[in-house]
Amino acid sequence: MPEAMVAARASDATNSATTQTVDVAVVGAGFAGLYILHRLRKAGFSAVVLEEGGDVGGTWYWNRYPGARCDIQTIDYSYTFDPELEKAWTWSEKYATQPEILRYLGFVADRYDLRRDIRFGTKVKQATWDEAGERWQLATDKGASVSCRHYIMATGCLSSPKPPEIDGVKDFKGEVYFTGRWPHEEVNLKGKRIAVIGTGSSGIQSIPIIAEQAAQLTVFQRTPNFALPAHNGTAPADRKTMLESDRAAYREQARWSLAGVPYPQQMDVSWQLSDAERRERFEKAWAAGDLVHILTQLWADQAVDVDGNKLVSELVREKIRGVVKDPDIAEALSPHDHPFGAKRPCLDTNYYATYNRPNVTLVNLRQEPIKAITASGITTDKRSFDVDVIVFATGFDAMTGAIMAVHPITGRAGKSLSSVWAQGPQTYLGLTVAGFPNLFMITGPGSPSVLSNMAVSIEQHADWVVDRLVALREAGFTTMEATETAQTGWARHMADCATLTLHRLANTWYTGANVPGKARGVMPYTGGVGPYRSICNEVVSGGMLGFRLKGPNGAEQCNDGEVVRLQPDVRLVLGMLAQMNLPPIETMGAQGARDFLDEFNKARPAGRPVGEVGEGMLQGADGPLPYKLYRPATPGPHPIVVYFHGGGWVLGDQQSDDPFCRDMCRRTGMIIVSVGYRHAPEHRFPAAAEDGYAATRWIAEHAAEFGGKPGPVLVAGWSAGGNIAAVTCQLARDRGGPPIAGQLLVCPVTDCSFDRPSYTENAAGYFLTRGLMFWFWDLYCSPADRTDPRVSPLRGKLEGLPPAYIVTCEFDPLRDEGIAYGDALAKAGVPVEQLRAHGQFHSSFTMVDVIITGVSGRAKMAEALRGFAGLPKQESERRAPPEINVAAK
Ligand code: N01
Repeated sequence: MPEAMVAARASDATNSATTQTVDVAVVGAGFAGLYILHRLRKAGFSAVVLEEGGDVGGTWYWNRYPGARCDIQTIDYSYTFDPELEKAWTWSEKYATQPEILRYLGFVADRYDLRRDIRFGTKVKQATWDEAGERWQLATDKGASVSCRHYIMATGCLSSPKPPEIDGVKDFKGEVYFTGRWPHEEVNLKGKRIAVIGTGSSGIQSIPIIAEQAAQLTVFQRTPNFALPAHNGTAPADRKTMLESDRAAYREQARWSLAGVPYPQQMDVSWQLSDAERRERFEKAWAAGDLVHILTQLWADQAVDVDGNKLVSELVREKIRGVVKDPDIAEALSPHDHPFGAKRPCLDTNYYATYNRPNVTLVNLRQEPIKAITASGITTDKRSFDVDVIVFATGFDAMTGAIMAVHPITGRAGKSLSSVWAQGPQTYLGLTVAGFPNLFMITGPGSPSVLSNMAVSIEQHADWVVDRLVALREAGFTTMEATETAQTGWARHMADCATLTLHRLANTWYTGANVPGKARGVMPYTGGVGPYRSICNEVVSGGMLGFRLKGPNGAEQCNDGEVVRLQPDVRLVLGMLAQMNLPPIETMGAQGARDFLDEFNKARPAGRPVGEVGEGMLQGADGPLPYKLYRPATPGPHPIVVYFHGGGWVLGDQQSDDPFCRDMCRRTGMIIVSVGYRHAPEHRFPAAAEDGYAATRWIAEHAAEFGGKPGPVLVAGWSAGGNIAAVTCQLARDRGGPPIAGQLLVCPVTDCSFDRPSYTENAAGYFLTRGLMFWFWDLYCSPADRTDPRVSPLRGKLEGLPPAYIVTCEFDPLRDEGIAYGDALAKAGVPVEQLRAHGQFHSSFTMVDVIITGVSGRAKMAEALRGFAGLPKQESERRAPPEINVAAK
């Protein structure tokens, strides 16, 4: 019998019985809970929503403090599931006030008649998985307990206010308010002496309004935040026109965007723009008054690179100095401890100007921490402030608080969610947890949630979950549970994504840093809304990858595995390449392939500036060869690295790895000379190898003319260039020099055997294919010559070679031969270090500023080169991951 029918019968009995039996119970009647209830009903499930508040609204029910508004434009911060609903409601402002948003949610509840299945004023006290019955049993503080097959936490991310953590709050004789639990009755602040503690979004929104009412306002600031003017008013015409001209396309674009608001991906990097161009973009963003605009549209490196970010941060600080008249107060209000955007910036109305008012005082808690709250006010370690009212705008136990701290949740084998999450939240897709069958979270930790337009993420999560419940029912399964493998894989993918952005560099509620004792780590998914959506879809198309489904009579389905093993940016690049549907490179002919590569390279961001870039000719094995030289900005002489580009001995030239050479030059502080060796098929084996050796010898002999340091040179190369670098070391050892201090081999070709597993596992789909490698080999080297150590250095003598740093990538056909070379060198007594980069593909490390997750690998390569050259370890930010001093609490 369908559960809905069971439930219908059970509901009848609820009046007299003590248990309400439904298919699905949902906690929370905010944006998420309302939509899920609507979807569940339409799908024929019986459902109840349990809501602690007295009405619908969730966060908008509780956060009624003066000035509360949304910070995503309201035309975007709306439901999109029903075009009729969109027609029926018009927002009055660009950023709606809390009362208007609450009215909207009430309107939605009425329109779909949702209230009849919502139990208001009801708190879940406990949730326990009943193994035998395969149901969740919920104890409530009011009315019937609930038995449900599926349990959905639509509890929001910022709904569990955190305690103030300041001694003496109970002693205070005046009025106390929390922004996150503001009274429903009118609060009269007129003419009072008021303290506000906290300068996050809630503080920054409320402070200007409180200042207008108060006799005296004292703001206690521990950490300044970046804020930008909202420029509220009617919705901006350009966005409105975009929406109204094609509503469906606009909404669809939002669903596949990075932040859930349709903005294009910014491609220009900061160093390509002049100061004037950067300022123009910044001023435009400042005038737009739109968080997503300023966070994504300035330049491509603003959110992923410390240097690119510093440029924005300084422009915002300049704005603060321009508004706040007292320079000391302006400085105190200027954030220096975190990158712009790493902590959620705020949208304000007159926030900074408020500090020019005579009735407003800023207390910098970094200079005078609060000692205690007393009966009459607040005492810092320098002075006392008598106040009538204290407003705590001190934030929330975010993301996990509303799920974990609200009531005990006990899953399979009696395990509690709080014990499973003791070291930080573990989830699969941010939607489910291994060991907790049929439990779902909406915008939970591990989902894009708070880093996105919540309305878009909520609809996607709710649709995904309800669609899965329907599919489960249709297939006759009763439980669905994430596997440990899938969950561990998701944790790794989350960690990979977290290295992409700068969120990890700030003490914030995103990382749990705002709650003493809470486990630290970036909790929201930083990979973006669109990529996340495609991953969720892949889980389904992959046969519910990473889920165990069970049903009556032992029915079971489990397609175990990890949904994403590639680094997030590698996944994006490979996805884009797949969409281009290019013909295989080996079918283009050598010249066609060269032309294609030239075009392809033009689409990459330009390399970063170095001290000087020069060109010239050097002597190769059989005549002059071009080279390109990269010199650091620091005074010389510098050690020299002789570099060999990639391209399978057929493609590329001395400037085709330009961004990588620049990056190495900047990171190592050394001269890089990139050699234009001869190519096949015009010049077959051993031309490239002999040119490599001859060029190295020539450069070593002419080191002083390059401004190089006397003494040994270093060699480096990528792919076929790595092959040439390795061979050069062997030839230099055997032919009487030049002395080589170290070799950096990035994804090198080392052998002519093609039967190692990586050749099969990564034969296709990762740009460098097995077929392409065969083509390269055929053009360069006849089968009879292939075992010659000048092309298969793994087959040469390995003793007495310079120390090596060998980089291999997980998704590269050449992976295993690179590892084999490293292992063989070590066996031969050569000092060798290997970097086996997980989730990367053959081109990852040379696609500087495209594959951001390659930063830490490139930093390690640079450190290895410096080590070979006898230079000290670098303390600068060039090391990765870049460190920023995060102020201690
Ligand atoms: O909370 P917060 P919030 N002593 O954690 C300070 C969303 N939101 O409620 O940074 C002294 O940001 C704390 O200092 P520090 C939005 O996503 C949206 O303001 O920890 N100070 C900080 O200054 C937002 O990000 C809107 O050093 C203490 C402040 O209190 C999120 O909710 C509006 C302290 C807390 O800031 C949270 O914002 C409002 C102590 N013991 C909120 N403890 C919209 O516009 C904490 N602080 C949609």
